Amino acid sequence: MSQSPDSPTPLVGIIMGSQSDLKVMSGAADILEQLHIPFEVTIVSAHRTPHRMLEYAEGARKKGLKVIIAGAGGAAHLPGMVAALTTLPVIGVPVKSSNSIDGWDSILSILQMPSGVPVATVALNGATNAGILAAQILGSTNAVVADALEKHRAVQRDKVMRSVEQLRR
Ligand code: RP5
Repeated sequence: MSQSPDSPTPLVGIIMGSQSDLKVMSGAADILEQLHIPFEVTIVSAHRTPHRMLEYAEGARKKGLKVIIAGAGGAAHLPGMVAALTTLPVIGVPVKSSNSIDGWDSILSILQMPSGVPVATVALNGATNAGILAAQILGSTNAVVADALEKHRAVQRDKVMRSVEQLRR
C-alpha cells in the first residue's frame, strides 16, 4: 500500500480492482497530492479478493479515512460493494478496461446503485474529478482544504482568462 509522504494519517483511500487501473486512478492521487491531502493507494478486487474488500471497507472508518475513491472496470462491482459495507462516502470511477464495450459496462455497473446505497459516480476515467470531489467533501468541514480548493479554482480561471486574452490580440 502506498501513502503520501507528508502525513501519517490518510484521509482518502484510493482503491482499484486491478493494477491495470492504476494509470487512470493515479489521476486521483496526483490531484490529492497537489492539494496536500493525505491519501493511501492500494489494489482491492471485489471478485478476486472479496475478503480483502470486506476487511478494507469495514476497517476504513476506524483507521481514519473520511472518503473512499474506488475505481474498477468491466463488471465494476468494487465501488458499490464497498459502499454497501461502509457509511463513508464512496466515489466511483468507471475505468475503461480494454475488453469493455466502450466503457458502458463500467459506467452502468457503478452508476446504477439501488436506492439507499449511493455511489457518487464520476465520468469514465474521471479519476481527477474523483480526487477533487473527495477534497470538496473534506473541505466542507476543513478550512485548509477549502482554501487549497479555492486556489486550484483560481489557477483554472486564470488559465482560461489567459487564453481569452491571447485570442483578443
Ligand atoms: C476489473 O477488471 C478491474 O477493475 C479492471 O478494470 C478490469 C480488468 O482487470 P485485469 O484483468 O486487467 O486485472 O476487476
